[in-house]
Amino acid sequence: MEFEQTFINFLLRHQEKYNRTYNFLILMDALISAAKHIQHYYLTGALKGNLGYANLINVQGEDVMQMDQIAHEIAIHYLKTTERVIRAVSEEADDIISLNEDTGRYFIYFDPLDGSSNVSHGLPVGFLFGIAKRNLEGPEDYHLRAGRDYIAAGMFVIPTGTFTIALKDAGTWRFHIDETMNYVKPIQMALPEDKKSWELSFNSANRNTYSEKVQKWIVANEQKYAFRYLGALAGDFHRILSNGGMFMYPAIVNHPNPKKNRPDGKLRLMYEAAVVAFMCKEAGGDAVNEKGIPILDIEPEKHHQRTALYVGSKPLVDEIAAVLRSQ
Ligand code: AHM
Ligand code: MG
Repeated sequence: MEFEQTFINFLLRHQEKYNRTYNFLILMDALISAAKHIQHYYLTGALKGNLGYANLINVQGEDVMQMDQIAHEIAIHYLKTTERVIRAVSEEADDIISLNEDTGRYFIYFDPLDGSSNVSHGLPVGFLFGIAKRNLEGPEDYHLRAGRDYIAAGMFVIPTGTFTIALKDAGTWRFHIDETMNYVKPIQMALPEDKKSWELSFNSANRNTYSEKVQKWIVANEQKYAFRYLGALAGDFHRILSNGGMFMYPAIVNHPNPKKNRPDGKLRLMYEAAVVAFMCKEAGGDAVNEKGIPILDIEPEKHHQRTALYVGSKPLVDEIAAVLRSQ
């Protein structure tokens, strides 16, 4: 029998090596518990009728809670128990959630169940999170943090049992769930330099709605790479992190119905784009927005702010960034 190192052991050693407190461990333990709990509901959801849409009535005549609301409730429950979270931003809550304003140590920005179009099929979705720390040097002003100020960011791909986390200046690591429901076997992720495995990932149905220069770049480059699209950022980015290439969700500026344009893209900055950008950067890649500006440099103005996203292997992101910055 072979036993692998668990995530908690990995993290303990990390904290010990860098002389850190145990506070972050408490937070991560809560996130792991939440992810397992969400995964359990997801796996049994079709049986319980939880994978439908909100406001559906089940056979007993009760309201069925939508899976993403269940995931949100679970995450908030575990975050509360840590007593270490100052404020949380969740895709599933309109307002910023105040938890431990005075004694908390971390800000967390999360999407408890991203990729909603996959939910009713039981196909992979993501639990994505970014973590920043309070100002320990002086008074805290509670401002929303840019990605470069995150201390960690990660994603659980549910229900596949994979978990990827990036720790500031300490790399991006992938874990797999074992038969005892522990995340084990840290594998450091580094985007491959060899272009052979590179993939492009974007919603091809939208291609005519992108800016002319992005459309031109796609036409000139798409045949060089394989194309994959699951429609759930965590799953699509998971592949890019292993195989290299680029995931993009460009701005929609040429929709035949101008009301459907999305000049700021679709994805959310704080708990989707900045999370994958942080993981990608720690694995040697990069990420930019529609102006070619690094995603990690964007100072959020609103907690649910959207952004266009180009994330993946550095040479490809550099290439598209030059196109995006050109007139
Ligand atoms: P959601 O938060 O409503 O689930 O939307 C986010 C998801 C991402 O996971 C995914 O990359 C993208 O939306 C897919 O959008 P589209 O269906 O337009 O391709
Ligand atoms: Mg989402």
